[in-house]
Amino acid sequence: DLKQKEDSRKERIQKLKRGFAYNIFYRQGVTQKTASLNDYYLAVAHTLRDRMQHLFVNSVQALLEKDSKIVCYLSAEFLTGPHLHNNLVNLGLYEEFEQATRETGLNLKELIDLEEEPGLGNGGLGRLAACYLDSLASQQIPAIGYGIRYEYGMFDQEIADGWQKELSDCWLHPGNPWEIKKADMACDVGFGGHTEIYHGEHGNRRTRWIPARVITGVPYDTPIPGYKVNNVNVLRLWSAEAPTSFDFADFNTGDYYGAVKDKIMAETITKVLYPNDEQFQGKKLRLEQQFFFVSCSLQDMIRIHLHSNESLDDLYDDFAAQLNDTHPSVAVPELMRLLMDVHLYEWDKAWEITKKTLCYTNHTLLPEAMEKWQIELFEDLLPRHLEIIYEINNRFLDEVRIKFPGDADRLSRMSIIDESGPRYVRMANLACIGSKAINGVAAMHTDLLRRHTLADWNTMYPGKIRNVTNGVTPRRWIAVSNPRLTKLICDAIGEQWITRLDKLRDLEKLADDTSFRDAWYKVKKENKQDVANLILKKEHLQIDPEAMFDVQVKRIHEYKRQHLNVLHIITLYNRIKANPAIDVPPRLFVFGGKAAPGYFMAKRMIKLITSVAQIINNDPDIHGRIKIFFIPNYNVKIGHIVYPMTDLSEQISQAGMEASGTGNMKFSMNGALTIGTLDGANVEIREEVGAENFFLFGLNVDEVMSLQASGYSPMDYYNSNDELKQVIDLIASGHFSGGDQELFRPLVDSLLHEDKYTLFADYKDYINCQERVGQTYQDRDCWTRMSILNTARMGKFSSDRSIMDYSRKIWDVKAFPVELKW
Ligand code: 26R
Repeated sequence: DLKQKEDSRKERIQKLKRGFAYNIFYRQGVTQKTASLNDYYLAVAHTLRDRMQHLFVNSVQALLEKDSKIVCYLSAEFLTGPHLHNNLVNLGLYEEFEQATRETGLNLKELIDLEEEPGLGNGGLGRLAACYLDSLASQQIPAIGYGIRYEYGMFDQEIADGWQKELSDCWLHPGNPWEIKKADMACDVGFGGHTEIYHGEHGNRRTRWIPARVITGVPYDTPIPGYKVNNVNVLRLWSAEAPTSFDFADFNTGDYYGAVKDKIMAETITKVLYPNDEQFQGKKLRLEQQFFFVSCSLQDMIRIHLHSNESLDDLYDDFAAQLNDTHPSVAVPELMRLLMDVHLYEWDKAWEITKKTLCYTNHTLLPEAMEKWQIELFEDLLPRHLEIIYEINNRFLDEVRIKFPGDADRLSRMSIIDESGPRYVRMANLACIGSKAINGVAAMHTDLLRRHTLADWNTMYPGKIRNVTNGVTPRRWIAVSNPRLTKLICDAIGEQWITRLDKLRDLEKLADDTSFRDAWYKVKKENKQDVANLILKKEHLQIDPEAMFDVQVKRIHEYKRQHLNVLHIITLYNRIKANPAIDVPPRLFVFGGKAAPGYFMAKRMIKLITSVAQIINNDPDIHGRIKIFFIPNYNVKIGHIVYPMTDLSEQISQAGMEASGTGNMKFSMNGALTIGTLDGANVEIREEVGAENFFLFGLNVDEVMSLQASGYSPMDYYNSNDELKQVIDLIASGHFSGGDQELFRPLVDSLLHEDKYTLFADYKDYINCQERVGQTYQDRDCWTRMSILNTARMGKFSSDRSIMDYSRKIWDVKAFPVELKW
């Protein structure tokens, strides 16, 4: 029996090797001698994809036979990260591919590193969508991710002279082996034009929309395999093309360029991802992107439904459509339009179907991130949708009037139309009205939604606002990215935790086992050593792997307070300069993250970090005790390296600003301790790991609010804290900018005179907390024990748990295990 197993394994490996050779020759069109490394990557990736097709076809077939409910996750962003390694792990094929590539004379790790990551997202929201796709498939819940196939994803960041430089991200250039174009499932989408009234079949008054232009959406499918199950879901991304039957009249009149120009204009819709997060700009092209992918996706759902149903009456029994923030919220009027104008439903039934199908997730409380479109722009692009929105709004406001007679303020706050000045369509209000459930992404965030941002909605519809705390996938964020830790944990407690993360609790009893502790420490040390080698090779910066790796990676934003971290670094620097014998345990401070290209302050923050690094890294008085490194181009691939190497995770946003955070979870799962405020999911992480295993500092949200209400004066903190004053004065003096006192003036001034995110109020507590961190780190056993307990207690933050919460609280879907029949 064992021999038979061994034989069939040998056979499978032979087949893989033949697969590589076949793809090298027939798909890449080269020979083994002339093939480039990229040819080999593509050949190996295609070989794997072909193995997945079999599971995918079975998944689709099973669904068609049994029609169970499908989750449609509508998101303008999916930040999947590279696929090869992840798919190998999920399909349980890593070892066999490792051997087959080795026997072909290739190095699998090298090929994995070659993959260009699809950076089709900005940060948290897009990465969350990708974790959810992994968990949906792994939990065997049928799902389609619907989004946009941006030709250029998130820009690549270079650091030049300490400043961020943006380069275009040509991710498709080397070829994308994971996607398959489905030309026969294209959908047409209209824009502009006008509406007309006509008499329908029974003399009914009906409306039709005559768009001024039509663009075709072509889907590209990427398979999403679950972890060691047969279920394979799909990520369906829409790409804009000119309709195949475009205006040949232009050709006939000889206007060749005119005709081609129209084609190029059509394709601009999916050309590039907007790289700003948390700062809304009312750009027309952005609304075009949103409507384009929403319309294609809804048409696609309707097509799938009609495949096995006579009507759309019970669309909501077959689909739950989740709107990832308000970016797809034009789905509300678009589904209404499709139901009424195309499928000839009356208002009431169309409204019932719409409301029972759509659900809305809110991801941010920042007022400047709220989407609101100028009425004129909206009307110009989507005239029919604006009519529908007005009708939804009229009916809704009647409801409000009945419930709250004479409350004009409430009416104007809840109206979809903002009429306080120039008129706008408020997308959050539209999403709240048009969906069956609203959810926040962490307990504290949901609480703030209920009490503040969406308080009116909570009063109007008690129970409609639910909490689903975010989670991250332990496949990518432990099994793929941290193989050493994965092996250690599996050797100790088996491998069930990979799909049942609460099983990590079994590690608790090992926290006091000295040999396990040593092994745990050794894993972290080796992960750090790898990175130290990399930084030495690439940046010529010498790093002590025994130093504490203190890391903050996330988008650069004032509310995330990377500059508070810098204030701490300069404080340590000043202390060492003043007292060279002082005992400061060695630390490596790592930063990573992109600034929105138009975000002036965030770009200065990067320049501040790199300038401080320049001075401190090269100051002989420091004796290498402090090193600072800004990792250029932080992305998913770099995340794979960063989370496993980290000792201390910086989660220091102003309380009440970070909706959840998800990096915080990835760090903790990989054994980092957290220094953080009571913000977002930090609150729940601390609850789970225990207050004694979490470094808490700073004002809580109520304290921030009352401080601001009573007139916050940052200058008072500056004047009454000598160390803070010294730090600020040193920056202002030009010490870190070659004597230039202007460079950081905008940052310094905004802190001294406004300090919107209350860095000064939290400074002292942060510094003291950091001192405790430093002391704890010096007690290696104590630190390692806390590290083990952090990992052991992270079960709640698996995206598998989040997906089960959505399934029960919002979607009403169940697992649908696929059996192989084909
Ligand atoms: C409207 C436009 C400018 C825009 C606003 C905001 C575009 C993108 C965003 C990104 C926001 C929505 C985002 O990523 N929010 C993050 O979502 C994560 C997942 O829920 C949270 O963990 C994180 O706290 C939150 O900032």
